[in-house]
Amino acid sequence: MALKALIFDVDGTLANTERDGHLLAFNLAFKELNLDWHWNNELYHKLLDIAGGKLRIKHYIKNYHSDFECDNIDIFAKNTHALKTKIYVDLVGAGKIPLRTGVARLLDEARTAGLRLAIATTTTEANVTALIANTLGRDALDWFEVIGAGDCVAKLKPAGDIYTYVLQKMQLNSFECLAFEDSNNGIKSATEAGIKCVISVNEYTNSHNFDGAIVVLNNLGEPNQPFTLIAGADCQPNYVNVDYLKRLYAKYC
Ligand code: XBP
Ligand code: MG
Repeated sequence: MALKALIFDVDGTLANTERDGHLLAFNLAFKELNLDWHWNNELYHKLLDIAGGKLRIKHYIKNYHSDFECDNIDIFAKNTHALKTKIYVDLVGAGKIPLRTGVARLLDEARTAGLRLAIATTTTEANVTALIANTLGRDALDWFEVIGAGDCVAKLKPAGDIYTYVLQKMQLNSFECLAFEDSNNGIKSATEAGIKCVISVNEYTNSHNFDGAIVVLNNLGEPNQPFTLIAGADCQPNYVNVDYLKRLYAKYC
């Protein structure tokens, strides 16, 4: 049994996209549509429990504006979300959102070591493409064998469907992969598909439950900037590279 592939979540894992990307884009879309809705950071923290922008908009209407009138809430959510996606892609295109610590280095090292790479996210594919192209360059889109994004499956995270979809596309078994996640919805999704997780938390997810994770870190670290181990196995080195992952995999998978 050997580690063959790394599967990455996007939002909160590859980059801190939520506050300076998605939240900003939702609010700008509401403004453009002349809606007097504004999601502050505290509210957004709660709304993040609902994965996927369209579902999040519908949840918000049902729970915070139940008297809101529109002909068809699904079409309204779809159109509002399409506008939000356009705004988000522009924000990412302006280069405002960097990758998290250690991400670019690990992707590069993993490719060199012959590990296969994929994405499993609930976000819209255009958002993923924009983030990768604007941080790593357009060529980096080819590094990922599969980009499993929101609309590929009927059930979003925490359901395991998106990870199962990626495994099927790559013709891999769950035990041949490791997933990288940042949230409770993410670890539930990977776990349902039978994949073990490395967690790197962020401001929205540092109080989530990560039972079952191999390791919970503050970020992936760099050689000159070690990660902080929050839970799980104490392994060397103190930044996530291929050796570190192989050691974890041999011990816990
Ligand atoms: C991320 C999400 C996404 C983004 C918004 O969850 O829930 O919905 O917040 O993206 P995860 P869209 O990191 O667990 O995949 O608006 O494109 O849906
Ligand atoms: Mg995430």
